[in-house]
Amino acid sequence: MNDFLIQYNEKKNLVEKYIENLFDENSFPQKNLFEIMKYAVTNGGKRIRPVLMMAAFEVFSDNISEVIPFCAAIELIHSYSLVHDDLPAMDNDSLRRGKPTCHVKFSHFGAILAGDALLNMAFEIMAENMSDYEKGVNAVKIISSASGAKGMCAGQMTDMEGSMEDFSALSVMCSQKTGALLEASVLAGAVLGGADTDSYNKLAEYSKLLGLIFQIKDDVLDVTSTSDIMGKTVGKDEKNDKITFVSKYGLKKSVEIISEHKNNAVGILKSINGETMFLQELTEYMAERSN
Ligand code: GRG
Repeated sequence: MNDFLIQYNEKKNLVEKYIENLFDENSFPQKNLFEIMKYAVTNGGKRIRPVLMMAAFEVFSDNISEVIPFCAAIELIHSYSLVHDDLPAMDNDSLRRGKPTCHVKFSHFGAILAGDALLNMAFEIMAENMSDYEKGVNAVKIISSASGAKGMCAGQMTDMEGSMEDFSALSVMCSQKTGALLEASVLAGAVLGGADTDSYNKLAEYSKLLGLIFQIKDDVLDVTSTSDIMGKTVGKDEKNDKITFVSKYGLKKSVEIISEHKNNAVGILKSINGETMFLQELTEYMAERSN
C-alpha cells in the first residue's frame, strides 16, 4: 500500500472508531431504530467527506481530536441523505454500499425515521464537542447551510422534480446536491483548524472544483463501472434518460474535464501557505477513483 493510502486509511479508521463508539446500544431507548441507524452508517462507505475535513483541518492544526466529532457528524449527515435518497419516493434503489438499502432490509418508516434521527444526531455531536465555540458554531453554520434548503435538499428537490431543462440547470443541481456537502467538509475543517482568510478563500475555490470532479467522475463511473465494484446500481442515468456530464460531453471529453479541474484544484492547493500534500493526493484519488 502506498503512503497516501496508508494515511487515508489511518484517517478513515479514526473516524470509524469514533462512530463505532457513538453507537452504544445503551444510549438508544428504541432498539429497532438504533439498529437501522447503525446499519446505515457502519455498512461501508469510502468516508471521503470526513477524510477531506480532517485533511483540511490538518493544513492549519495538529490537534485532530478537535475535528473528529465534526468528521463523524458529516458522515452521519451523508449517510442519512443516502438512506432517504434510496427510498421508493426518491431514487428507489435496493442496493447501497453493496448491501440491501435500509427500507428493503428493515421498513420504509424505519428508513425515514433512521435518516431523521441520524441528521439530528449529527448536530447533537457537534454541539457537545466544541472545543472553541466560535470556530464550532461557524463550522455548524457551514454544515447546516450545505445540508439544507440552500444546498443538498435544494439539489435533491430539483433532481426529483426532473425540471432541469438545460446543462446549466444540471450543473447548479449537482453543485447543490453533491457539491455542497463536499465543500462544507473542506471549509468546516479549515474553520475548525483556524485557517486565515486568504487560505479559506482559496479552499472555497478549490472545493468547488472538487465537487465538480466528484460529480463528473460519478457520471463517468455510472457508464464505465459495475454494480459489484460500485456497491450500488449503475447504468441508471442512461436508462432514465438523464442529462449528465457524460450525456452532454461524451465519455472522453468528460474524462478530460476531470483532469483539467484536477490540475486547477491541485494548483490552488499548492498556492496555500501550509502543508497540502495529502489534500493534493486526495484530489488525485477522487479524480481517479474506481468506486
Ligand atoms: C435525501 C436530502 C437528500 C439528499 C440526497 C446524496 C444525495 C442527496 C443523493 C445520492 C445520489 C447520488 C448517488 C449522488 C451522486 C454522488 C454521491 C453522493 C454518491 C455517493 O457518495 P459516495 O461515493 O458514497 O461518497 P459512499 O458510499 O462511499 O459514502
